[in-house]
Amino acid sequence: MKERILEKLKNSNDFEDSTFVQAVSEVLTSLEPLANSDKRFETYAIFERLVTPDREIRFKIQWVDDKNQVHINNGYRIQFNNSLGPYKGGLRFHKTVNSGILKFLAFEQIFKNSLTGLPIGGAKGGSDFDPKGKSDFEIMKFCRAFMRELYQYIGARIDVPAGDIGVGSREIGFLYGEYKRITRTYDGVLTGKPFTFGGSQLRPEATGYGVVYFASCMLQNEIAQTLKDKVCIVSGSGNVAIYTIEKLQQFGAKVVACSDSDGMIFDSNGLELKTIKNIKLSSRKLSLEEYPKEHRHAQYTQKADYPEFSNAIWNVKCDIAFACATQNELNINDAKNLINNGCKAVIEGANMPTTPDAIELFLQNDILFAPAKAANAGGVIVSEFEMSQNAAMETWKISQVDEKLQKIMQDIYFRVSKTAREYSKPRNFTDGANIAAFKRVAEAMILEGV
Ligand code: NDP
Ligand code: 2IT
Repeated sequence: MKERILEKLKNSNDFEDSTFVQAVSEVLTSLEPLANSDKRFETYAIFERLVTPDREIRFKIQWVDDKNQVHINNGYRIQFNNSLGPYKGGLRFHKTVNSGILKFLAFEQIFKNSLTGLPIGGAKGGSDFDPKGKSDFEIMKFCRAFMRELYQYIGARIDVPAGDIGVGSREIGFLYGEYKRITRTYDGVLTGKPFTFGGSQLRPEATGYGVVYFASCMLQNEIAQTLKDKVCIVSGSGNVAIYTIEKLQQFGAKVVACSDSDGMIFDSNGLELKTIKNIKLSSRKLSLEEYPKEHRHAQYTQKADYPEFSNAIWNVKCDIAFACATQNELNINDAKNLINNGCKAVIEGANMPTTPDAIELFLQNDILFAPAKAANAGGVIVSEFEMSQNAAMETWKISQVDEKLQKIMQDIYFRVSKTAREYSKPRNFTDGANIAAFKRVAEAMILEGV
């Protein structure tokens, strides 16, 4: 089945998008044992339909910078599958964005959203706009121009975007303001809004906290251990990484390293999160190079000073590694370094941060490996809570959101590990996640007809 579907993709433009093919290939490998288990999958062409997006929207964004220079960027929204509910997924603003990357992210989102058990479909969008070095006003002007094009395709019951790399509550606020001005409607068309006008408690923290809830549950149930006193490393220093570090520290773990796109910091005594937040959460993000100015024991390693074939942070000795920056940031060389240094578990906070050969090596070496679509679902879970709150004109308390988030992250772990035992090898959570997610989406696609 896998070869047949990939062959079809090969004959379409989609094959040029290597990250999309990588994501599809991983999922189809997991689903191979199911291919002949239900005749309806063939009758309804489920696999073919599942790898084809419902809609790929592309638009031109024109905006004017502070020096009155005109700029043009590409904007996208990939509405991949809405069998389980309205299209749902983030927006990424990063210079590397193209339709292939967004297609892989939207495809992964279908499965992640299915695992949550909530009524949400899969989508992703964004732009090749580079927010680095832009003023608040330039960010605002870009966001308004982006929404002038996007507004016609989205709606609270149609498609509900949120944040991702380069898009946090500031950008969502500007996007929402423009949507409201154009349409004169005040409904939950975006999630991750600032709390003052419809945002949910804990949405900024949700992905990172969820990652740690998943990790904690996995450690407890697989090897009867807790996070207390574990030495951890966390790649990235953005939204997901920061709140992963925060919750790890609350659970008594010691986080000794984190990174950004230019380098990484290491301190064997443990990092101070307050300084990282000051550096990275201000509106003009600075480099982690600033960190040792306040903490003399810390060492900064610049990316340029490290060999190209591996990533410095994965050479730091640790018990548990959290990959929270971006796709394909942990390759086979990094996996070997982690294993040689005694790492026992790897958790994906970013989307598809681990290359397929690195995942294979972890499984062969009995390293506990938590795949993104299970471990980082906390963000979209609290996004769905925000949709519920907006629809009911309610505001939930922090404790209520946190309790529900923990419950769903635990449910995901148990479903994924049970499915792995039933269909694959115990502890192959990648197969467990893909299969459990697929079954729910496939059933909906069949029942809704072609
Ligand atoms: P942010 O923009 O807040 O942070 C991204 C971090 O990753 C920054 O530290 C950035 O470095 C680093 N980074 C980005 N691109 C690269 C690159 N090409 N090479 C090396 N480092 C890079 O994004 P998020 O924290 O929101 O997202 C991180 C990951 O988590 C992404 O894969 C995203 O898809 C995923 N995710 C996000 C969710 C959310 O709710 N935000 C939910 C689930 C998953 P620098 O500071 O130098 O730019
Ligand atoms: O990858 C992701 O799950 C996100 N960027 C969050 C999506 C959302 O709709 O909250």
